[in-house]
Amino acid sequence: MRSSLMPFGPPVSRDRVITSFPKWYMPDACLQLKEHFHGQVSAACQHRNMGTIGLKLSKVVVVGDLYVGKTSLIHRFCKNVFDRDYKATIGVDFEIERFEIAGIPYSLQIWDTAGQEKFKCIASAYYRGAQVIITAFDLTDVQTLEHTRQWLADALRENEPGSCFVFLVGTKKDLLSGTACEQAEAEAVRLANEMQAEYWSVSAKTGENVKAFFSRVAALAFEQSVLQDLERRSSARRQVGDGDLIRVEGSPPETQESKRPSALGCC
Ligand SMILES: Nc1nc2c(ncn2[C@@H]2O[C@H](COP(=O)(O)OP(=O)(O)O)[C@@H](O)[C@H]2O)c(=O)[nH]1
Ligand SMILES: [Mg+2]
Repeated sequence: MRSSLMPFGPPVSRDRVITSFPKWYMPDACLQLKEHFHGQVSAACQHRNMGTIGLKLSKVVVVGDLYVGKTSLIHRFCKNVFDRDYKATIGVDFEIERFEIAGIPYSLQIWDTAGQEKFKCIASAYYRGAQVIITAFDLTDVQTLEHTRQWLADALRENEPGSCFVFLVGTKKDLLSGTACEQAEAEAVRLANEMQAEYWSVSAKTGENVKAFFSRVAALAFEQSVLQDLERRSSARRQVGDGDLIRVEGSPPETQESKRPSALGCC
């Protein structure tokens, strides 16, 4: 299937086309349990009633201790490679991934650190304006899970309260199996609930859950953006439509004033 939205740019690849709402990984640590797009969002997408939605892009930041596998996760998703010896290029900080969601073009701007996490001093500009915060830890190293609290606090400090979706991601799932994996996930789910985050286990090495995870990120961010857009536009309409504030030339002033005395009381 190819996208029909050529006017917005070249078609996105097939695995970036999202038509139904992607599912959570674990129901007891997920941000939303629903299985469909919000009714208003589906309707707006269907009617292409999106304003500037063609230009929509969300900033996603990935944080966590050095060596937990942040860069590998981004690379697996964006380039479908796993490079054991990959070193982040200093100064190159983000990848743009294009999607088509419910027929509408949408992009994620996924920010990787350039190794600054080694010094635990990531610049505030890195976090600012993030709609999604991904806190990553290594499933085989419980200390890295404990540190996610601090990484999240640092990222949240630079953003408006309640404005970000938070994900907790356990990496290197291929290194664990059976009870060990279940135990690590149970710990993570506890913390995810505390952080009000959605939990996912992934492996950049095998690719397990990587696409599903980012599809979920994209869909949640997209839906929130559309809802905000619709809300902004309807409140703008409400303001314009609030004709009580405007005196129409020739209309009897007493009827205007009887409605809104304070608005017309001066001059
Ligand atoms: N087995 C396994 N190793 C991984 C996985 N993801 C990353 N690694 C390894 O973990 C090390 C650190 O990965 P990197 O992505 O550079 O971590 P970062 O410092 O958080 O960006 C590298 O040697 C990777 O090859 C994974 O899913 N499975
Ligand atoms: Mg890295």
